Amino acid sequence: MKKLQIPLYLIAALLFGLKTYIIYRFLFNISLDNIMQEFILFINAFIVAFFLLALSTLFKQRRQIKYMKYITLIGSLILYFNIVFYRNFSDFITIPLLFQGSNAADLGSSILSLIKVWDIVLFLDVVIIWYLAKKYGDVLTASYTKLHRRTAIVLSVGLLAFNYILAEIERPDLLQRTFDREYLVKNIGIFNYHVYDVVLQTKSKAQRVFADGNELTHIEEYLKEETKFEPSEEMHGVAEGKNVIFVWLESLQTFVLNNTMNGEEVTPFLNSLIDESYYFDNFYHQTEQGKTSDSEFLVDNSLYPLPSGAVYFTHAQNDYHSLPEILGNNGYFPTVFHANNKSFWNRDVMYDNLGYEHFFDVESYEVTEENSIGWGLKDKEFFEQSIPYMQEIPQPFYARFITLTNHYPFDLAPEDATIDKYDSNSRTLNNYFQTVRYLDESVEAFFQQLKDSGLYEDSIIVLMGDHYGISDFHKKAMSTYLDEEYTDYLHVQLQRVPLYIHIPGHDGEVISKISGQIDIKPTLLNLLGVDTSNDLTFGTDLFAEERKDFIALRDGSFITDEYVYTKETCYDRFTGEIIEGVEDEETGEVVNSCSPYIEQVEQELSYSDQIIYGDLFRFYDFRDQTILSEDEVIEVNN
Ligand code: GP9
Ligand code: MN
Repeated sequence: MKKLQIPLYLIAALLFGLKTYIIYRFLFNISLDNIMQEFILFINAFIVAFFLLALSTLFKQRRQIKYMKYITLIGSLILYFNIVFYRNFSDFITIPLLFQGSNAADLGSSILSLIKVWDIVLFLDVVIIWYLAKKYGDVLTASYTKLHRRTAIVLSVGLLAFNYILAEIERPDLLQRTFDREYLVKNIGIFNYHVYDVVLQTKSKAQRVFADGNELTHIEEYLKEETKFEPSEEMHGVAEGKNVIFVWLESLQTFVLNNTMNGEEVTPFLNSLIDESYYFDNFYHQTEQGKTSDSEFLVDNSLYPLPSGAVYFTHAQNDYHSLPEILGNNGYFPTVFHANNKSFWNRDVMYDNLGYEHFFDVESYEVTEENSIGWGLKDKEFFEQSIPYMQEIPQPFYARFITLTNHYPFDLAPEDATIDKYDSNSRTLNNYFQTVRYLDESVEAFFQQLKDSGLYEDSIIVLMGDHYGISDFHKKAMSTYLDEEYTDYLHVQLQRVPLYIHIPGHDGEVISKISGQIDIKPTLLNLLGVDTSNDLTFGTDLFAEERKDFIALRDGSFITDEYVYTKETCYDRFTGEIIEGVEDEETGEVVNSCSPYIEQVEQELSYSDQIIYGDLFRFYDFRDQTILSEDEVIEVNN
């Protein structure tokens, strides 16, 4: 027989790559929004296959065959397990999901219905490779020269790097912030995704192993003695037994409220709603890289999100003492409505852990080309389609509604625009006003639907901006619009987002004290009549007479009644003037009015991080308010 020239590892890479691509395209429901994404998905399948098989050239000829046989078999099994898992959960395997008791049981009982006879075809490449290896193994492999080996490895690593660069262009910060399992799979491929997942989970597990309950002693003291404030007695229980309808106003910042653009009011409905609500005009978002998910985390736990990465991804397995869990124990039905992939921000895993009973994700909505824009379902449609579900779920409920249309890049269909675009060098800011107006109208329509459906009377409605929409990348345009120089001080002040607590029957008032997302949990619990005295939170009831006197942002900046501190500079909160320091005669240090807070803010953020990194709440018995030892924790868990 004529000697074949193509080495087996290349044939195997082609076959395995092709199979992987076909699986990506036809067996998973991966949404591809543009040519670039299509391209990345395509090349990734082959690049990873080439890398895995090029490694075989490092082995001696005999071993090569063995390696290729088993790597393609194992690779195929990993793909296949994912397919089976996906058929049941519409998600890719992630370690926490796999070990979630309910999931494992669910998968166990339905496994037979998830396996199909024709799946055998998915192993065709393995059969061919095994056959070729057996029949022609000797001629299709060789002891490769150093040059050959080097070329194969360098090329494959180079291609992986190329893939990664494309992914980074398509989705900046992907590995740092994770975003979504589907994004990861479509940008770096399923095998790299699994490696990433294992590294991420191992890292948080390792931090956890070295933690013990003792660390909680100082933290408990800080939260229970140094920074504990009595919740408002007057507001205690005023909304007891009512539904909580909590609307996440995507990217909505306070600066557009009660403001005009080209002489036109930007948010007419939200402005009018101020008169009928408790409205907080000095309320700050405290999110970091986890954006919306960070704001959700703050609200439900009154803990700070992490300085980097999204806690929803990195610590979704921790013990929390969350708002949905507490409300669940008080007869509430905690649920979330959000027309996006459930795996975005790892929500499906985190919600389950936080105690949500149900997540109405994109699958619950009718999403068509006509009724979507940008990130998906338009907000007006989203609210409209949510109402029938709301009428069915058990009451009282604690329901979160996460809007989407007012999300970067703030695209809107021309027929939905009811205000002009702004005119500046920033397309983002120009568009923003239109989607903000759309959001305003969506919320107005939602209020009407709530009234029409009879849900309004039995509910309180909370509206909150989740984080900024206009980053400091748009300084120039912002400073033109605001007619103000864009300083670091202004930047902090622009981190204000609206917060409304609308209680039917209450006139409400504008409350100007400084406040933040960290304060929501104790506030809501108090309104709903739940005792919060045994809780450990960094926030304070927003209606309390006496409150902690600073709001910390995640980067260490903070705001007090009188000052704004950021980038090592202290400003007067009202004028924005810099407050110079004076040298302390004893220590020689330069101190100013912000100095006393700097350390405390750092301390507080670090305490919160310690709780999360060490999963410290597993050592805390919230009922008895005692710190448990390692042995007691094991006992409780058994
Ligand atoms: C995604 C939506 C937007 O589901 O919540 O997330 P963001 O980019 O704002 O964090
Ligand atoms: Mn958001």
